[in-house]
Amino acid sequence: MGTAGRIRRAKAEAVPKLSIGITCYPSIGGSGIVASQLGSELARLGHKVHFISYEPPFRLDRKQRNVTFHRVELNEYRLFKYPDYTLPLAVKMVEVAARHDLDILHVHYAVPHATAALLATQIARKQIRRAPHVITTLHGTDITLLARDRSLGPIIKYSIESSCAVTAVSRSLKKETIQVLKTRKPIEVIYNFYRPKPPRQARTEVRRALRVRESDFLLIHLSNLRPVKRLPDVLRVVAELKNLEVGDHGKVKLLILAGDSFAPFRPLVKRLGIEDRVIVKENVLDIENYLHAADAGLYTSEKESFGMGVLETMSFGKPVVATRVGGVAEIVQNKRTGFLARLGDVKAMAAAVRRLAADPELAARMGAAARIRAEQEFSSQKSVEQYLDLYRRTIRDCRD
Ligand code: GMT
Repeated sequence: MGTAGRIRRAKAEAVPKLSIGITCYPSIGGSGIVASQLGSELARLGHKVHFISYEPPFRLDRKQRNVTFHRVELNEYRLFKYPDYTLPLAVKMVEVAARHDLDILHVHYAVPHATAALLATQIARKQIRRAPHVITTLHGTDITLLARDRSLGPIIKYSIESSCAVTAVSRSLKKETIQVLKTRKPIEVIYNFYRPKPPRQARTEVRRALRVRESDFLLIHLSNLRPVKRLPDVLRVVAELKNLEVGDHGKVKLLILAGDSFAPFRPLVKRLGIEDRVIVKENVLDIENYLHAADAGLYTSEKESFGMGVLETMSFGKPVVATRVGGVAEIVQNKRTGFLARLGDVKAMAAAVRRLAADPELAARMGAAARIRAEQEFSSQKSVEQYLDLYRRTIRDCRD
């Protein structure tokens, strides 16, 4: 750490420590990953962080100092046709707030987390005469999908407007939230961030284990494979390039780090005749080893409020070919850190990959620019400072 870093850290350590509750979806998905990273960084700075969810978040290091996980216990009474999560979550939030004197309850994803948090603060105010301030971070589908649903829209709007503060992970999501909910609630944009871990395996070793040769051009795609990611487009780009020879008899190959079962896509892989080009790893934790071993990223989503996979790929100095949608266009700079294409334009994306595969210098230059952009604009330090500043302003100003 340099002198400036040490001074910043000393300053951060000198300010009073907070007790912060965090609720997120723990399964594989960008919002849970962001919430875990944020909690981990806050704990590193000496704040007490309490995760409240139905299971420990996927990438959370539970052994870390200042981090505690509180499980929401679920009961399934036959009396109820549908099991409910919101109420036991609210009860657990009250319990944690009382026992650990929470200053802030930071919920990721509006429903049901923000709604449960509001209920919890009302109970806490009555029971313990003190309640944490609720901050809601919007991640995407809570607005782009659920807020448009008539059975959820009103409660999402109410929960957001009743939170002390609201953040969105990109400008595009903020704009869409204002449009969809017709709200005047101030929304602060705090970008997602990523702190890459150093790879523990050499690039050559990882490629050898994957049966990828040095001369092959290895594309990487990280996602939960939901329909919004348009996996068929990813596969079609690879199919477009199946006869391409790169370098010394190299081929374009694709590594998918999948957060869900890839089985439903196997028939398409077969139909496209790219079985020998596609490698799939499910539920991988050591993403750094694979990102380091890849040559470029490929992301074809139809909607993306941010795109954590895109940022993770850029952080490892890899250019990204992606669709020009939502927050992705705020991360990737077209023709500088990668290439942006129209949604569904498989041919344009294949042409971009072809250019990168044929020109290692271009790929290296764009990759280096991508890494610098990730480090400068989407660093953990920048976003965590913004969140801490928001927490302090909220504690000072919010009269909820
Ligand atoms: O769509 C997903 O991959 C899951 C979803 C989530 O709840 O984790 O992702 C959303 O939040 C991420 C973290 O902020 C963003 O990086 C994703 O772009 C966003 N997904 C969509 O907007 C579709």
